[in-house]
Order: sequence, then C-alpha cells, then structure tokens
Amino acid sequence: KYSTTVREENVLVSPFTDVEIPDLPFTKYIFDSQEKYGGHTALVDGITGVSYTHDEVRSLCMKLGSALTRLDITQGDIVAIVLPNCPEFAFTFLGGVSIGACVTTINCTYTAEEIAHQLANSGASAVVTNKVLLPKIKDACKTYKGIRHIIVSGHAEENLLSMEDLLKDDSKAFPQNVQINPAKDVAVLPYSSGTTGLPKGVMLTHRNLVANLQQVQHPDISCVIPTSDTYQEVYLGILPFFHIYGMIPCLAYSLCSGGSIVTLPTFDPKVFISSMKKYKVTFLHTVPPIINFMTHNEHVQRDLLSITHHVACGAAPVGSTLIFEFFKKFGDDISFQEGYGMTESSPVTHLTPKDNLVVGSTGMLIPNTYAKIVDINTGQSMGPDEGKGELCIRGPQVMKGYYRNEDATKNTIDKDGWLHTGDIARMDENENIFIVDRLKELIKVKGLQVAPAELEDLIRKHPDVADVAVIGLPDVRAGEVPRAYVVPVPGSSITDQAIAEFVEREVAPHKKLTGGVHFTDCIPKSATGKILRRELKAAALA
Ligand code: 4UU
Repeated sequence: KYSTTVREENVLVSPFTDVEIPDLPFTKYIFDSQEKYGGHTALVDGITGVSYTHDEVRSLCMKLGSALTRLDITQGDIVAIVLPNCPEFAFTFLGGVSIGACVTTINCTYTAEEIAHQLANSGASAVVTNKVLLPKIKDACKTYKGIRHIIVSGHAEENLLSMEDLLKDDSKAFPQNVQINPAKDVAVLPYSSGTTGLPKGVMLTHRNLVANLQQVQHPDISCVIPTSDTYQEVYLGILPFFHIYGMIPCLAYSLCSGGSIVTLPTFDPKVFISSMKKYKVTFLHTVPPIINFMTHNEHVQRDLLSITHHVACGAAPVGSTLIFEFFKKFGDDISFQEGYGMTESSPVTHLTPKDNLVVGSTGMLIPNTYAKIVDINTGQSMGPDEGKGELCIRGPQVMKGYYRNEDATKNTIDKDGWLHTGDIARMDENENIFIVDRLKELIKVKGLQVAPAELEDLIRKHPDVADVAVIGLPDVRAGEVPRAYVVPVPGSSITDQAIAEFVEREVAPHKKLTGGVHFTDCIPKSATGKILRRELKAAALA
C-alpha cells in the first residue's frame, strides 16, 4: 500500500506526505489545540476520580507558570519533576515549559542517590514532588545543594511550598512577553544513556516536540478517532510520564488532540483491569510486558478490550509470537500499531501504517523523516536488500544534543545530522523496518532504560570486586534483565547474593540484578579496553 522510496546514497524517504510544523513553542501549540475542546474532560486522576476539563488544565498550567515566576523561576531555569503519573505532573510539566523553563523528568522510583545525580547533572533549581516521595527528595538535597524550592503535592509541611497553594495563584504573574525560540530553546530534558556510558540529559527543543506531535497526527498514520460532540478517545495513562513514551505520545498527544487521559501511578494488575472497565478506555498505549500480561494472565478476560478499539505498543521488541497470541485472545478486529523510536528522537521515527500491520516490523518512516541502514564495519549506507546494519535517522524530531556533553553528542549525531540509533535493523522488500538486534550497551527492562555502565560503576565500588561487566539477558516477563559478571579480588569470599543485595540497596527496582551474578576470572575486553559485552552475551545464551 505504501512504499518508501530510496534516493541516491541509499537514503530512505518517508512514504507519507510531509506535514507542516508550526513555528510555535510546545506549550502554545498544546494550549491552542486545547481551545477547541474546552469543556471536554482532559485529565482524570484514576485513583481519586477527580477530573479536569481542557479549559481547566490550561488555566491550571498558567496558574502554575505564574506561581513559578513569583518564585523567581524563569526562562533557562531547570525544574525537576519527581512524581508518579497524576494530573499535577501535567500541570507542572506544561506550567514550567510555558514560562520558558526547561523540565527534567526523573524516575520517581529512583533512590535518593539516583535523584541527586540527575538533579546535579541537570543543575535543577526547583523540584516538584509529593508527600510520599518527600523524604527521598530531602535526602537527595543533602547531596545536591542547588535546589532553591521544593514544591510538594498532597499537603506539604509548614515550611515547604504546597502545590495546592500554587494552583490557587491568580495567574497575574504569568510572563506575557517571554521570548521562546522553538528551534533553539530546550523544553524538556529527559535522561537516556544513548549508545554508551551513563545516562545523559537529552535536549529536546520546543520544535522537536511540536514536530513529533504533528508527524504522528498524519491522517494515514494516526489511529485516533477525532473528538466530536459524540465521541472522545479515553487513554489510560499507565506508562510513566517521566519516560519519553509516556510524556509525548501518551500525555501530550492526548492533550493536543482533545482526548481524555486517566492517570495511574503504578502498574497494579487489579487496578489496571478495573480502570480499563471503569473509565471505558478506548485507546491503550502499552509496552511489551503489558501485552504479555494481558495475553497470558488468567484474570484478564477477552472482554477487557471490548470498548478499546486500538492498542499501541513500543519501547522494546514485542515479538511476532506474542502478537499472534494477543490477536488470538482478543480478536483480529482490534487495531494494533507498533512504534519505534528513542528519547533522542522525541521519540517516534517509525510506526506501522494503519490497517497494514506487518507483524514483527516496527513499521515505516513517519513524515518528514529520513533513514539509512549503515554497514557497521564499513560505515557505508546499504540498499534495501543488502542485509542488516545500524539504523540512522534524520528529521525535525532529532534532539539538539546531549546536555553539556559535546563528545557524546558528536558520537551520536554525525556531521550530516544523522542520529545513530545503536539499533541493528533490516528491511523487507516493501521497506518495512525490522529491529533485529542492539549494537549499543543499553538494557531495556519493562521498556525502561538500564545503562550497564552505571551498574558497573556501582559494583566496582564494592571492596571485594576487582572487575565487572553487566549485560542484558532475554526474559519472558520483563523483556530483558541485567546480569553482572564479577571478578572478585584475590582471596575474597564474597557471595553472589551479597553483590545482588549491595546493588539492590542503591538502585531503582528495575535496575536490580534479576539476571543473576556470575563470578569469572576475567572480563573479555578489546585492545582499547572496551568490554566485549556481545561475547559475554553470546556465551550466556549458548
Ligand atoms: C524494538 O523507549 C523509547 C521510545 C519508545 C517509543 C517510541 C515510539 C514508544 C512509542 C513509539 O511510537 O525510548 P528509549 O530512549 O527509552 O529507548 C530507545 C530504544 C531504541 O533505541 C530501541 O533499542 O528502545 C528500543 N526500542 C525498540 N526496540 C524502542 N522501540 C522499539 C521497538 N522495537 N518497537
């Protein structure tokens, strides 16, 4: 039905007509779109049932923008959000970005140390959190001293700022004349390890985000049914908003297209099932572990999706077998779309076209986007039938660069503007992309990133450890799990359990060494000292 054209130098061009990208700040783009849907529900707190219309959301974001301005948070400041999914996340996210501040989103299951690290690395000056997470934030602020304001949702202590109070602001301090340059100014700073090393701030400009929202709304791609007097999509906001998938394709898309999004703070099977029914979810965003859960859990009946017309999935490989099992359980009439992309591309670059699913493929280039597949040995771009290579992307959604890290930026975006994804892809004869392997170090646990270098740095701190390497191994439930190979110092009697517990104390739950700890005599390394993870992985799988 669609055909990607191959231009000279084997550059692939999207088969879809280009879309226009309005030259607007991200929040102006969202708020302007919301005006059309004023009285429709926009956000629902799935736990309390409290809901907000599109008009109310816009107004609360402006109030928050005004309140932040009164606190002397202005353009260029970094505001950190450490919250589970909830309406307040949206208010601070959009409120902060609307006054020209840059929002960095932090995984709320992180430990105090991990939070402190991102606060310090980003240079945040304010942090938004809730009452439950507050002790962790206070701990983090003992390490990082740059926080001027802590804003707490859910009844703060006397001496702290309360989100509820800020939301009562009269909006009068909202800066009317803030100058945002959409192509240059950074709106959000999520973290990603990219192809190697530690997590880095990903600078996504206003234009990057507006572009990606416009691109996926192309009528030949979008499976969203437009909002009208008689119909409104209801999304389940279950994927974390701090991660790019939850932030842009789920939360921002829902707001700018007049949808209603029901926020849930964590994936709890019972709450997930009851919320699907209670809120009559029509459009469901998932990651492969959720597809696996719905397909194989005995408490999930076929009627779970009786109201849902569309299921989207991305962030990790879903696998053809699972997709076929999913259709077998829920019926072929449900539309299913797989998306591919990364934090560094805001995130979407490929989507399976609607009504044209090639199972196992992550689809085709979305509008305004170019790709090439590069031979990993020669660096030459390859033709469609020349096998597999590294996928490279060019388009208006590609990040500005890594924050304060020119080397990493240069190693990821080449001089011609190609983003090197670190993923190995091949194409079929119809130019559908298949992600077949990962060249980069990244481990994906339940769709979330784990950087091996980060766990290695931590484990190396243990006095009984001489050397260490971490790799990801396939796992039915989580997709992948981290495993450590450890060289103990001579004479040490350290146990695998002691190392696993040492790590568990220091990291967020998804980074635990669920794949085990194995002792070894030496870590395979290249002549330049790089850990040969692929060798370790091949040996583990053999
Ligand atoms: C195989 O996870 C993301 C982005 C998710 C996304 C993208 C487009 C969700 C919906 C959508 O439409 O970003 P990161 O930065 O956390 O992880 C990026 C990496 C990729 O480089 C690739 O290795 O996650 C992996 N990945 C996938 N792998 C992402 N999507 C897929 C996929 N199949 N569909």
